[in-house]
Amino acid sequence: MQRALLALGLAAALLAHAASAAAHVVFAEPQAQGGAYYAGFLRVSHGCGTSPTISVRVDIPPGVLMARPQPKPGWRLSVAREPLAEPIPSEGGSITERVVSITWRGRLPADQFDQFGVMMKLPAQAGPLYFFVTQTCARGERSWSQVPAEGQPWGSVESPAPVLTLAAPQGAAPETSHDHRH
Ligand SMILES: [Cu+2]
Repeated sequence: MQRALLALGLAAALLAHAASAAAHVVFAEPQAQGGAYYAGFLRVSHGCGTSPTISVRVDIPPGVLMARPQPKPGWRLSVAREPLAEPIPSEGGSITERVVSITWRGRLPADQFDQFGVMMKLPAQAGPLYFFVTQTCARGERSWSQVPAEGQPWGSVESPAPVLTLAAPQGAAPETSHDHRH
């Protein structure tokens, strides 16, 4: 009987931990195809304690050469870019710079959730791709930038970075197709 209670308690604790991890900053759809165009939505589901979120900044990993933010009514948008070492040939001319971070400034009460959209051309690779997010609140800040050790669950660290799990690329995405999907 005691052993059963212990197991029950452990299971409940694990569930609570998994549930709390899922309430961090995550991608609404955390699976994607390497090399594909992908619209990702970062879900912010709580503030810093009871303090509202006043800005959300996402750092775009180096392998992502194209990233476009989704504007959000009531929020101010700023995009930081840096020049590429080598221009990359692309349809309609070469890409000479890439987006390194996107910031939305506005207000999200601590007990409400919202999503922040980014359209990207994902790197042609398989495996996890981490996005560092800085959530600034009226009081306090949270840096979602921890990467769990190999083999450790995502929720095993206190402030995990939102992660996209990329499936192996399936042949090169035809360049012209992206005009028609968004
Ligand atoms: Cu959380």
